[in-house]
Amino acid sequence: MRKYLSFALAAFLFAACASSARPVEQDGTDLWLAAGRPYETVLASVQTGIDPALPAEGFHIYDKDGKRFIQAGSEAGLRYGVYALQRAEALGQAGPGMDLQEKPFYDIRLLNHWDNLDDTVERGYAGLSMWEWTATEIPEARIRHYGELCASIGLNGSVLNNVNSNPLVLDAEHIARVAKIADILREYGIKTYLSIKWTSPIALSGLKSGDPLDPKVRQWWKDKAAEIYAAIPDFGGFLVKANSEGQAGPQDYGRTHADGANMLAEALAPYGGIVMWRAFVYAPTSPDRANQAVEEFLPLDGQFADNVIIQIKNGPVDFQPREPFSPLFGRLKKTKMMVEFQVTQEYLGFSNHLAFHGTTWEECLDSDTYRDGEGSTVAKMVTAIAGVANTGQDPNFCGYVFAQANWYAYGRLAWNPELSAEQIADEWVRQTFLKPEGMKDKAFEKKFVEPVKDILMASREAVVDYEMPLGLHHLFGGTHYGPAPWERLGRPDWTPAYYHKADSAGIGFDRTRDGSGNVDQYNEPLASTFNDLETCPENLLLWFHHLPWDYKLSSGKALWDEICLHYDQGIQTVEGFRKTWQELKPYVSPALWAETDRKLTIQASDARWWRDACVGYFQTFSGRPLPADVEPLRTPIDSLIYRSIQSDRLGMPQHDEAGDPIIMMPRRFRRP
Ligand code: GCV
Repeated sequence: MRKYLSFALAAFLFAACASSARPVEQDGTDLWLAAGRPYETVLASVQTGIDPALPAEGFHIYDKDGKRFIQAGSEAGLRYGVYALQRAEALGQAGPGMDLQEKPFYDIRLLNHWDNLDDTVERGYAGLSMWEWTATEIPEARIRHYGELCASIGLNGSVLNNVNSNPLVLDAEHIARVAKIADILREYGIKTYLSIKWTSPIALSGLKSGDPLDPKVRQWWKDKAAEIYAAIPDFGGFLVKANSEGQAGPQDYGRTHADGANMLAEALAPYGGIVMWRAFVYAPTSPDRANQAVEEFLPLDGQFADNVIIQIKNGPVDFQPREPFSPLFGRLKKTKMMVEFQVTQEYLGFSNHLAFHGTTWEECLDSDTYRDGEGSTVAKMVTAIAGVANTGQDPNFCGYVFAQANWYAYGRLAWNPELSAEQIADEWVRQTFLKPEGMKDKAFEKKFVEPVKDILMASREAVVDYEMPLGLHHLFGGTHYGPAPWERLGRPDWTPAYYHKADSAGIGFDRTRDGSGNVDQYNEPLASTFNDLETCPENLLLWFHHLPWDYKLSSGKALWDEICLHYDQGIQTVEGFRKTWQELKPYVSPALWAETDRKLTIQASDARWWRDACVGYFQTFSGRPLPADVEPLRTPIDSLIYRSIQSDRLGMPQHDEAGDPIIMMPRRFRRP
């Protein structure tokens, strides 16, 4: 009886506590700076000084004689120190005796914006370009807000425009505009960079060629560099997508990537600028797209100038929900490398699905390439880092509140790649969501912070499960939002059939020594680990192996059953997120709660669409029934095959009021 009474009392107290807690109104426009004291207030509360003995961007926060000090190697370091203190305060880690000394792991920590001069954003899901290229004035207030957000997580560079570049970004009018943006960003320790189009000398000045060994072309780039640096003395340099996806490049003139990169490097070197040359290259004729970066870049190792860095996507194909790390990270020895992550969710449900990338990037950065023996992690092989931004004109910058977590996570990992995804998730939740009035710290922690953190930590694996589990990849339709495993028309390496290779015998891409040989682009022992079915990690199984439907996995279940179970698991995990979110309603601003509730409704419906399309389609090959313990398919494959989601003119997918995708027959199949 006594036990019952104390239980009842506890339940009553909890209910009273929950009901008396009043959520604080928030609209997501403060992002992760919501919970901290304003920057100026934090700055005014400390004694500051520059100490040249400290690393340039480093800082030291400490207490002495009852006062708090921040010493830093530079103004930029001081700014990072103030933001670090602000974060520590918000996290309850700034008590008396605080002593925190930090410096960034990488010198170059960039956001790459894929923003076009017409204000559209390639793979942008948060409105038009935040730079407002077509407006008369630059959007100063937004740029300042962006500068604060980047500085608060330690980012120090922005490439303003799309790698599919427009040559006009280098005309006098645009250089003047970029200079104005750079003047603002500089105040936040951020350098400005531009993506260039290889054919700029032809388009802007009528040169006959873009041959990097042609003296006229070389002089054109030298003159252009001089013009840019006259306007922007600390300009960072160029990002280049060349001989990739239809973009021109040095190979069009019989020259190599090294010839091209070095020509630009020579033009920028006198001013301290760099060239970031992308390794994202592949040809439609190759039997395995995953092999191509190593095939093209390994023979050039050691030929690149000192101020050239090869920018390599985390995986060998293209920002898929799960890929192994790119083998190039373990192969180049005499060439500088940087990793490129995708903050924007091109392949993970745009800004509709909750998918926290902290875990994705942690997995890549911690991967051992074995290049210089054990412990040669990707994080250690690269000297710089870039993330494709998820920003736009939306007042919350990212489309919705949980998408902001990826910008935050990217910045924190760029500053310190040894941080765990879990720590970053914890920090983000505490700084972003305000504790309801009248709620105790402990209750907030247990009732809100922990469950939200759990959602974040499980979210990426959920997407892998309901989109493409067990190493399946690139099962996308045209806009990269929904499933289209049936697609086999057009350029082969842009079609899902090229990647899943499903037939009546089985499924998966054979990249073993009997297949495309991709495994041997990895250093031992990884090459053999991936090659051998017994040791290949199950979450990459169908990336490296083509297997029969009845192949037995470690669970003892057949591959077909496991595929179905993973898709089902993805749906169930998202349903779990929805349930948790319902329970969290008393603690979150109504606006943020409703926004996320709608997104999770869409995500759950999309997850079923993915499962119906992929399981339904693969079933036409496997000919097997679904395992008894999974949810039955909602829509038969006949009603999904060849269909895709309706999108608006900016490519944003459309859902009905219930959150279900509006599926339609593509124009090519419709009657006139
Ligand atoms: C900017 C993928 C994307 C393209 C992108 C390309 C790249 O193919 O779908 O939108 O183009 O990668 O990274 O260059």
